[in-house]
Amino acid sequence: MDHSLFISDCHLCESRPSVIDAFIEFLTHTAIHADALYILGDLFEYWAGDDAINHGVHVSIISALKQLSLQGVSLYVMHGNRDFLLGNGFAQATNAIILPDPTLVSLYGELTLLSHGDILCTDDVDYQHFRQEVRSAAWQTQFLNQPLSERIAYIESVRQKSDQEKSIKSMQIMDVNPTAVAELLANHGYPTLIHGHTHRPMQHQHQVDQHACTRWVLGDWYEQGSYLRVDKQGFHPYQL
Ligand code: LP5
Ligand code: MN
Repeated sequence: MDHSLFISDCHLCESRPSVIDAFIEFLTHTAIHADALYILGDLFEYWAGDDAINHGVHVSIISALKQLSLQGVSLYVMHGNRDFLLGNGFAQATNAIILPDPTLVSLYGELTLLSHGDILCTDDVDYQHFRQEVRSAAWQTQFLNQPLSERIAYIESVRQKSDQEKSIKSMQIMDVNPTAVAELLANHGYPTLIHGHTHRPMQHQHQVDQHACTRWVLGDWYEQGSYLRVDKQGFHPYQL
């Protein structure tokens, strides 16, 4: 107890069964001892809508999350760019609270801002246009009105297009923009920032208006699971 855990970018899917095993093992052996688990986006490779709750590998993942929260660990989930359609059905099935992006929390006395991180990639103009469209209520209503199989087929085509475009974007364009980071920190009282999305785990220091702020970037779970532990002593990154 007296600590909270942070993960993101697990990208859970049928084609990576060992990552699902590692994730469930993490919930049952590590997260179970925490006050809270915060999942900061892209828990799933993609989420086509809450009617996919009972599909394939989702069943065991959702059941393990519910077990964790029913055993007293507060469970918080933030949307990522791949699972922003996680909705009330998912929240009820897991007993999770869905957090807005960004969310400011006080962790053992430390003011901390949580984000998935994609809002900070402001140089990636094509992505930001795409994001604005698919995050609108009107777009989501018409999308969710289509049958699940059609939604999945559309997502597959967007994934292909996104992979093509990423292959010609520079690493710098796909990283966070330092001015966007500074503005976000200034607008939230110069907290510590935790985010994922870029898959470049690292501790960064930012000097913003004479305030020294730390930014923690979480890693993905493609090769090996990782998490950030926060307690009264501070912030500690771990590999599984
Ligand atoms: O996720 P990651 O890190 O690989 O890439 C992101 C950005 N790409 C995306 C797209 C997702 O990866 C795939 C779709 C997720 C499913 C969501 C489910 C909900 C339904 C929504 C259905 C659309 O987020 C990528 C960034 C990268 O992060 C780094 O920040 O660069 O952005 C792109 O590559 C987007 C493109 O630049 C622009 C969008 C092109 C899509 C246009 C649709 C055309 C449809 C094609 C039909 C034939
Ligand atoms: Mn992401």
